[in-house]
Amino acid sequence: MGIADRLKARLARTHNAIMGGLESVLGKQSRKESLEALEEALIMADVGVKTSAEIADRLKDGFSGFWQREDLRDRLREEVLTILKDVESPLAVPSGQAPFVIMVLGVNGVGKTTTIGKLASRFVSEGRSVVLGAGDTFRAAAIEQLEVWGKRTGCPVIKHLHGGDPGAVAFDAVKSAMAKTTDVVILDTAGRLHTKVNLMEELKKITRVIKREIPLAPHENLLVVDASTGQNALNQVKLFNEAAGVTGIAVTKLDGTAKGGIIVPIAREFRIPIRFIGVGEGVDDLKEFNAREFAEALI
Ligand SMILES: Nc1nc2c(ncn2[C@@H]2O[C@H](COP(=O)(O)OP(=O)(O)O)[C@@H](O)[C@H]2O)c(=O)[nH]1
Ligand SMILES: [Mg+2]
Repeated sequence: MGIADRLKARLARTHNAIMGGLESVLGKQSRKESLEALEEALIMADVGVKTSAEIADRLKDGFSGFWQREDLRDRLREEVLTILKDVESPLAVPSGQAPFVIMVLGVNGVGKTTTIGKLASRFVSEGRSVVLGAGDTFRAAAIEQLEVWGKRTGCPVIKHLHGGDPGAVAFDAVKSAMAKTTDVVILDTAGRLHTKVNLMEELKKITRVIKREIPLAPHENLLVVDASTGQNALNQVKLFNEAAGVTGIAVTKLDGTAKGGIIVPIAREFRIPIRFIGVGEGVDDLKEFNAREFAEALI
């Protein structure tokens, strides 16, 4: 199986949901009904009300009343591709101005720690040195989980005790990277969604500590969202972007969900680069986001 086929297989549930919806569009007897059915099919695939309406509106031009299956599919794929192209911007880690600091954000359970492990493996395979910072000090298991990834990828993990100050962990991780001229620092953070004010304060504090050592860091605030949570993911992008400023997004758990259409409104509403997609639990299941590959696997 080639890369494109593998991605298709992983996105099969969302793909099937969209294709199933398109069948109902083809059965409609009038232009108005067809367009309504199209909008509904997109909403069902978690493309979101606003973005689905926009797409249906764009497809309306030059549309006589009945769609041919392939024609509808091609045009929809092109519309989605146009939206996704806008946010295709791979994370560029420059060489020679180490350390590059990535702060990983997101609510509990979205896949932050797993994504950090996969990212570390990716950087190591590119020949870069990596240090991990166990900044989710709120849950003891989170520290252990990061240590497992550290062992697996051969990257040192800077940790404090459970309940410790995440700012202090960030400080130690950055200091260690500077002393050892490590290329990349990846910081885990706690994802508890207490209040927005607390979240903002906590992330600001960590950021301040890092900036004192490296003024341009964190170079990336990478937000992880779980595709299977559908529309909730949109709220999380909004909240974290307001709290900390999000410079890149990783969308995880696109395998095994029919809600993968959520990536389209994430792209459309925020226009923040989507850096990576998570399509499984394995170390190689983090892919760089490619708009065309994704659109072709989806539709
Ligand atoms: N199927 C699937 N599971 C994932 C993916 N990413 C993470 N997970 C799983 O999601 C669960 C929570 O992940 P974790 O990294 O602990 O989330 P965190 O609380 O944000 O750090 C774990 O069981 C992971 O194996 C993915 O892309 N696909
Ligand atoms: Mg975690």
